[in-house]
Amino acid sequence: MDGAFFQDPPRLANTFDADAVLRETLARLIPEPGALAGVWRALGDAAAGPLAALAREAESSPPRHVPFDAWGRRVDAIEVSPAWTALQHEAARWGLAAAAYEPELGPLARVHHFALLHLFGPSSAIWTCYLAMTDGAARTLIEHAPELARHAVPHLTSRDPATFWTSGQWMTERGGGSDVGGGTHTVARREDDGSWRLFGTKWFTSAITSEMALTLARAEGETGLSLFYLEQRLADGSRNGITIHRLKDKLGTRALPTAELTMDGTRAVRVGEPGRGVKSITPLLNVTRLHNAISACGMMARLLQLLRDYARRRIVFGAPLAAAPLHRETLAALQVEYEAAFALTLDGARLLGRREHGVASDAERAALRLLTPLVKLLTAKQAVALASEALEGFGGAGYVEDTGLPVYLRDAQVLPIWEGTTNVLSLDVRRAVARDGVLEPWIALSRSRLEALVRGPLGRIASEALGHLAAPMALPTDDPASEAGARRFALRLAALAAAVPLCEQAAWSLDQGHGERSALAAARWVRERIPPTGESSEQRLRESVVLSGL
Ligand code: MFK
Repeated sequence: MDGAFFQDPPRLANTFDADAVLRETLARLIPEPGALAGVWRALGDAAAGPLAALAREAESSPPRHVPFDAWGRRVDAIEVSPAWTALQHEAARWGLAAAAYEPELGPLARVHHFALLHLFGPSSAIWTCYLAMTDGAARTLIEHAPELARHAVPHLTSRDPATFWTSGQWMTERGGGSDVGGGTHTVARREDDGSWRLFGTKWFTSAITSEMALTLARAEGETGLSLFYLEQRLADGSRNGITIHRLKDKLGTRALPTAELTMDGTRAVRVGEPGRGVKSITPLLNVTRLHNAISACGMMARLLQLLRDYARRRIVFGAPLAAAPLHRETLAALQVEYEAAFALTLDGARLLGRREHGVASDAERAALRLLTPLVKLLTAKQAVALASEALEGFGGAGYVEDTGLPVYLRDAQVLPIWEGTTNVLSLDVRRAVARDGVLEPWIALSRSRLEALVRGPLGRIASEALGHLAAPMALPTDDPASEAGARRFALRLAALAAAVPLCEQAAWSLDQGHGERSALAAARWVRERIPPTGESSEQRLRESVVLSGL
């Protein structure tokens, strides 16, 4: 009979309760959560229900650019769906920017904040992009422009949707996004009254409905770029000299409005040291890179939750898919990736919180500088690979749009691209190691954390990780051979950096009676996922010329 066989779709339940990795990590890092546990659980409930519904709705009603009104006036309106606006209101109400800046938790604020982002992200249609840049802008203003911070940060960190502002980060120009120093042609002109006006075109401006943005421009008569703050509308509500040309037609992040625009006399305020704009904007870059990582983790957690639910429902060869050893092994491998990604990302968030509250040691500050690009580059690659494997785990359904599954792969693909590609971040790691001397303090810190585990139940694994840490590393320098090896070097460091909190978590979870899952993940990670030191960089450089054909 036609229609007698149907596949049962995967269903979401509370995403906090479903995520043992999240719950155990939070229990270790915030041992006395008080009312927070209720907040996490409530957000897990919302993420499985109403927020997920809003995200689906926003995804199916992408934003629209309306250049002119009915009477021919240039308006450049960006129409977003009611669901997109509702997600913004939800983000404010849940304190998704505010939680990082509220004082109650002290240095642990970032751990709580990242738990919220982790839960919200996969049910937000990437609304989290706004949050990343808003958070980064708040941090940059706090560090570089106290007066502007007093004006804007209360909005950027508001829990009230009526007063909540978001921020864009307008960096990329038509010449490309990596070489910001060389590729930025926007000019800043000083008026007679000392104020600044900007002239130039920005090529990738995400979150274009934001109230404000931070951008880079070259002040006339000066060398080097400067950082500028602008608001998109003037006090009378008119546009601040900004013309929007069109919205990007992107592979993923389709609910997120990303524009091409020109500034023609846009009023702006200079932030930070003149000519040091790239340096001044790095607090923003570093915050958004950690957001990128938690976004990757959220997606991995969501796909694993769906895969598990589906495996219990799906009958193949007369038995639930969950009973198939090869399918279980496939999910086990994905779980290891997720556990490592989450441990590493939360380690970054923990260090960020310590730095922001002025309690990080010099070694921890160095570790954070190194960890930030490492966390971003590793987790982004993991998310793409995991999303691809996860879709395969749903069979043909994973390739069909109205199952709501392909969107994960399309969205994952942006994670290694925006906020610095894998190669640009590898070069950032190389720069931080070669110029800022961050490797030795990080190694010392990591060694002492692993040594503290050697006598415990994780002793053997921690010792193996220590062995990897002690293996000789070809230190990056400024020569081309070192550049050719930069990605391998960064990926190896990232894997090692994940092993440290993964082992700590595993020891804690065993000790607290949470079972061996976390320990097995740590063991597999250390044994199977830390790349070897490999051949010399000179050899790679020579080979890559031949193999690339370039
Ligand atoms: C869901 C999550 C969503 C996430 C948000 C998505 C938003 C999407 C919007 C975008 O994609 S915006 C575009 C993102 N673009 C990038 O991420 C730019 C990629 N390029 C880089 O990261 C380059 O490394 C960079 C432009 C930062 C630097 O290149 P340069 O021009 O060669 O600068 P240089 O001379 O190396 O560095 C200038 C100074 O900054 C140096 O300090 P000193 O002058 O004191 O020596 C560097 O050490 C310092 N620096 C650079 N990167 C740093 C840093 N300091 C701290 N942290 C860093 N990351």
